[in-house]
Amino acid sequence: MKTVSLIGAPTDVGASVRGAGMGPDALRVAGIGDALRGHRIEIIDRGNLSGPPNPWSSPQSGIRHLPEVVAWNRAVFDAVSTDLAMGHVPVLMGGDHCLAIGSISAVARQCRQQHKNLRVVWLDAHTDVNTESISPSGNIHGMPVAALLGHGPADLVGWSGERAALTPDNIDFIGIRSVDAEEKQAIRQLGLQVFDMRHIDEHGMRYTMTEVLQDVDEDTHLHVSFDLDCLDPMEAPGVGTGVRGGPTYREMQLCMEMIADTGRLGSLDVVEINPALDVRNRTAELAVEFIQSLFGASTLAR
Ligand code: B3U
Ligand code: MN
Ligand code: MN
Repeated sequence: MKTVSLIGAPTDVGASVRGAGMGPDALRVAGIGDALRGHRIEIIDRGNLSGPPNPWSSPQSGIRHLPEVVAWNRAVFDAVSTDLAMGHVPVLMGGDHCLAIGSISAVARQCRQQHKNLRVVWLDAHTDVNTESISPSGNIHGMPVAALLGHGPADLVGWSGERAALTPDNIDFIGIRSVDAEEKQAIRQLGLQVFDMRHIDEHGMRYTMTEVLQDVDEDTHLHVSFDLDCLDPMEAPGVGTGVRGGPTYREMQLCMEMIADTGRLGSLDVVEINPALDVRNRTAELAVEFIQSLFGASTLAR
């Protein structure tokens, strides 16, 4: 039986809007624990990590709240590392997307130690590949991918033991429809695989996910970084930076089911749920449904 550990990281230090810090409890209220227990998964809820409060200050040298983001990510890195070492599947409940720096760095280090191939599936409206020199906002939730690729302030890179936790061929982006002007250049220079909404419109989610998952094998560790703003805001209104034109409920279900079918899901981030902007906890409830599919729930299988 699989053991999943739920790790709460109640942050909004990386975000532009406050409220994502209530995400872990919104997921608990939406029944994340019981939903997974129903699928013969053992659940450990580690509670919430602690870290510094949000100073709500403006950017310094192009970046906001760097010391706070570093402190929270340290806690995430340690917690995720501990659970991976125990053979558990860590589910990081954010919080904002800056936390992916700590969680994916921990996963990358473990994959290197165990000679596993790491593949990251980044589900998001945004590519989050800004750095302090190009970000229009200074918000670190728009920068985690750059940091994981070894670009950004020294305090945010190198956590996995190598300068870059990821190389561009380790990560695929799905659902993208908002990329800043200089971020586009960075994507081109880095050679990142971005399956934007046009790709999904033209080829469908099934073909897109077949491409994304084609070289997943038994030595692969799949990490899913699920930013709830990937979904269309009509489905998931409780996010700080919603962008219309995202995947539908059905498309996202298929995406999750196809990932589940690989049997290689090893870790997950669920981030950017903002209960202060939500409607009756709908976004957290939706997240719980998708997470069930990701862990193998299907209509006909028992
Ligand atoms: N690209 C913009 C907006 C953004 C990125 N990630 C989120 N929003 N959630 C930025 O500020 O970097
Ligand atoms: Mn994001
Ligand atoms: Mn996003």
